[in-house]
Order: sequence, then structure tokens, then C-alpha cells
Amino acid sequence: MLGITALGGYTFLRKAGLSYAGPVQGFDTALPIPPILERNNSGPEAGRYQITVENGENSFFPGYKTSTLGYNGPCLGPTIKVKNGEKVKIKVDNNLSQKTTVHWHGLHVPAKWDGGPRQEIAAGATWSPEFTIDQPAATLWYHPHAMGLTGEQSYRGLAGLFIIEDELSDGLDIPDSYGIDDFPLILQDRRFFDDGRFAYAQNMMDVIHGVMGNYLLVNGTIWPNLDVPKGLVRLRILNGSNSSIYRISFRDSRSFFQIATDGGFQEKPVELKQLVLSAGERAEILVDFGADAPGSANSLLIDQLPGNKFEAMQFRVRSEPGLIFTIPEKLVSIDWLEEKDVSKTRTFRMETMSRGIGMMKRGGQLTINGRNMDLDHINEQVKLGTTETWEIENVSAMMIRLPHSMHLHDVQFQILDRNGRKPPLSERGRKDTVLVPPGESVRIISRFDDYTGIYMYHCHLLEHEDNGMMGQFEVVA
Ligand SMILES: [Cu+2]
Repeated sequence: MLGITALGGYTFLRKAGLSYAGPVQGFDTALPIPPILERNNSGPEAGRYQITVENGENSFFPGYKTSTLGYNGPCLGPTIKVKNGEKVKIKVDNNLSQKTTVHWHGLHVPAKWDGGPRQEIAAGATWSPEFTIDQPAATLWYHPHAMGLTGEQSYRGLAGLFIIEDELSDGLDIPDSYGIDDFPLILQDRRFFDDGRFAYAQNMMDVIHGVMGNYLLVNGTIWPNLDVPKGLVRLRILNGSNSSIYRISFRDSRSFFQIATDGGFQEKPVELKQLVLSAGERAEILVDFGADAPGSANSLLIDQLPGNKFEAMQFRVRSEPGLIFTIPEKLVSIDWLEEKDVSKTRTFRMETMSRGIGMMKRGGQLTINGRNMDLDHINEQVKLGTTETWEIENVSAMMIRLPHSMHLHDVQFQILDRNGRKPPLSERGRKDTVLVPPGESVRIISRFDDYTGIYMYHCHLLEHEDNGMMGQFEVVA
């Protein structure tokens, strides 16, 4: 049932109930699984891949059409799946009528192939990055990152997964059959005008708080269902929203096991009943449906913090067991970085100036260390091959308490502490994005190896990023 709600002079589509208890749709669309991007060649030379950024049209509701952006299709993009050590050449054709970029979020690649705002692809142009995968198995992703356009282009549909496998992941006895017992879940919330168009960033509140949607999309679909084997299932979860923080749980409050953070496997599975991911973060989890009755249903609940509650999708347990797996005792060993090896400590103050709200749309009031993003200014210089501690503070003005989500390009870091305390088990591992709640301080440690050049650090709440909460660090020899 669709209703209409008015907000700030605009009218939006609104579902009848906004709580779990409220009426929901029938979960009658099967969850689409993004296809694996096929190589255009075979043999030992570099794998060649094609990505076309294009305009499209999608029907999120029966009878409504939404104009969208997608990679190789109308919405989202194919999953790129490669092995560690593999050399890849990706040809990106920009068929849009505006510039874009393709950023490999979480990948450790040379600065010129990073796909940040310094690597613009003009309308109609082609960009051909090539790099060798040099990092452990992980669920990473790719998305646009052009100056001032990241939020809108992402909102309209541009995002895809980038999965790396390695010998360790191949050797683990866990589900890894893509689309059979190993499922990607790209979570995004969206708001629509009453004619079905995406309602992107219309007022100041949208810039400050991020654009909060009242519909939850899983792999680009509202209220999908997924048939799962009666056994252990692996979910690769991406918070692909623009600015939301999600608390993820199951309708029956069952336990599940987190096995990976942003940048790869954790040392051992972490038992959880709920998991919080901020915009840009990923986690892999194992869920056991082995004791569920065939034909029974469960659902994935998502609380937007603070905001809507979504019954996002339904799992339906098949009668066949699938392959038999158990939760492993141990996953991998992580090379923990140590503070004794740190050669430099830096502080990053993420700040919102309440006095400047009226100016925010022109930029300037969402800052890091008092500065707005400037492509002509290098904020930090980092020496190649060194280890650093970055202390990230969320300085909240009296009236405005906003969360931020700090993302570093180039590296996977580790969280040393949150407000002086060790991070929760769910955050112990390789990370590239970290939630920094209002008033809090997070210390991370990272090594800057292999590549010199200019990379970004920024808030991954995309409306904050687009309004200047970003800076550049240059790795120098
Ligand atoms: Cu932010």
C-alpha cells in the first residue's frame, strides 16, 4: 500500500506502516543477485574487464518508473571477483552526460588508479586502470567519487561489489558458492517523489543529516525474498546507503557469526545478535538455518540509527540441506600493527559549525581540522613505508550532533581504541571505514606501503563528503 506524505514542500511516496509491526508487502520478488563480471579474455595475461556507466530506468514499485544510473545495466553493477595476485585491466566507459569516477573502495592500488576525485572521467570518455591485486580475501566495492557528485550518482544507482579470494579463503571450510550459499546483500535506503523519481537532497536537513530514505532496498529491490539452503549461509553485507547507520538483526533475534570486517577475515568468528554498519562499511556473517523447519521464514531487520525500522527482506528455508558446514574455530592470522612502530601521530577533527548552517549548501561548514576540501591543497604528507596513528575526533557543536564515518583510501587500518577503550570484537580486523559517533574519538593505526601519490580521507556520509568533509594525504618516498 502506497501513501503520500508531504515534507518540506515536497511529496514523497510513503509505505503504510513504518514499524516492523505495520503492514508490509508480501516479499514476492526474488532477491536479485548481481552477476559476476565475466572476463573478456582467458589465459595467464591480465584479466580484461569492461564497465560501462550508463543511464537506465527501473521499476521499484509496480506502475512507477524511476530513472537510474548503473554499471552495465539500469541499477547497481556486476560483482567483480578476482584472486589475490591477479592482474586486472578494467576499461571504464562513461556514457553519462556528466563526469564521474570509479573508486575501488578498500583496494590497495596505485594513486593514479584509485578512482578518487583526481581521476575524473569526462562525459563520453574512457578510463583504463590496471593494477595487480595485492591484499587478502575481502568483500570490497566500487562506486563514483567525482567532486560534489558522489552522493547523487550513488543515490541514483551506482555501486557494485569487488570480491577478492585467496588461498586462505579457498582453504576455509565455509560457504563460498556465489548465489547458492554465499549471498551479497547491498543495503540502501531511498526516498521517492510521488511520481516515482528518486528524491535526492532537497533541503538543508538532507545535507546535515544525509538523505534518509523510507524504503529499504536490498540489491536494488524493495522487500525481496531469498530461498536459502537448510544449513549454514554466508552473507556479504554492504551498507551502501548514502548516509545511514544500520543496526542489523534477525526477526527471531537469533545469533549469527561475523567472520569478516571491511578488509577481510577476522581471526575467529564473533557471535552477535546485532551488528552496526555505518555508510561504506562491510561485514561478512554466517547464519545457520540448519535447525529451521523447511518452508519456514525469517527476516532481516534494519534499524536506521536514528530513523526508520525496516523489515528489509525475507529468508525462506528450503528442504534441501545444501553442503554441510560448521562454524570454524579459527579463520586467519592478522598481522596486528603495534604502537611501538609508529613514527607519526596525527589528529583529525571532524567538525560541524552550527553558526554556518545557512551557508552549508555552498560548502564550508563541514570541516576536517577546520578546512573544507580543496583539490589544490595537500593536507597531509605521509612517508612511504611508515606506520602512523590517526586520532579521529568527532567535534560536535552544541546544537548539532552528527555521526561521521571516516574512510581512508589506499590502506586497510586497525582500530586501536574508541574513547580509550579497545574496540568491540566486531571491529577487530582490517578496516577502511570507521564510525565516529558525536563527541567520540577513535584511534586507528596504519602502514603506508608500496605506492606514493595522493589519496583521499573523508567522511563516508556522502552528503558530508560532497559538502567538503574530505582531505588529501600524499604518500612520499
Ligand atoms: Cu560526516
